[in-house]
Amino acid sequence: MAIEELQLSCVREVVDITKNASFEPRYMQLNPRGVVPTLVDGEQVLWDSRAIVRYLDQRYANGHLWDAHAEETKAWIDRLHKFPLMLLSYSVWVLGKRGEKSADILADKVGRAYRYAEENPELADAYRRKAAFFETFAKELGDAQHVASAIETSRIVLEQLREQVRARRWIAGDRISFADCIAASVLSRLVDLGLLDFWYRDRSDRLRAYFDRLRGRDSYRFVFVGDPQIPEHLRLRLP
Ligand SMILES: N[C@@H](CCC(=O)N[C@@H](CS)C(=O)NCC(=O)O)C(=O)O
Repeated sequence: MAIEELQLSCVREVVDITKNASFEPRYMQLNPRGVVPTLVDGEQVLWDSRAIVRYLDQRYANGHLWDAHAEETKAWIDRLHKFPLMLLSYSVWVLGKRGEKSADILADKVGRAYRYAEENPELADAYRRKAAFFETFAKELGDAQHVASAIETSRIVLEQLREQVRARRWIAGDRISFADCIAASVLSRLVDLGLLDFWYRDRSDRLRAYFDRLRGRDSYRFVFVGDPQIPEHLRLRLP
């Protein structure tokens, strides 16, 4: 979404994490964390969405989406970037009503990472870190107290966001920023999960109105709705 907002063009390749494509050695060589997204720009290889957007923003867009904004907006970028979307998603997919993924899927990822570590000695450290990440993640997910506390913290962030956009078009005011792009994916995923979506059900809610503004952006429609490259099973399901 940020790339679209910056009016940059790129060649995109879908890395289907539901099929563990991010575990492939070819991908881990580029991005030793084995997570999406990764940006390749000539000699530069970057990962972590914040590092990618900051780089693109500084190099090609004069800080339009991030650096030219006030500290308050930058704080929102941090706050939303930390939103525990993966934990909340798995809490619905594994523990919640949808039950799409079982806890075995996490055990499979741990086993897979150790197996790849054996087969690819040059990437062994990266694969062991990935295994350790999923071991810790599975423990956190199995800890009801931990999940409940993440949900509560997230609820507070949503209330703060609702307050922030009460009298503003975007988080920064008149101009869209990277904070709004992160908010777009957080809010979309929550609606898709049916978790912490209390604001979505009331059309007059300020947060719902803000979400509808985000959904009206060409960048949102392109990435979340109309992107022909995204296979059906990876698409968001918004009621
Ligand atoms: N902080 C990172 C998060 C990246 C991340 O965790 N990506 C997840 C999907 S949202 C992923 O690629 N997971 C792959 C996997 O778990 O194997 C960023 O903003 O880029």
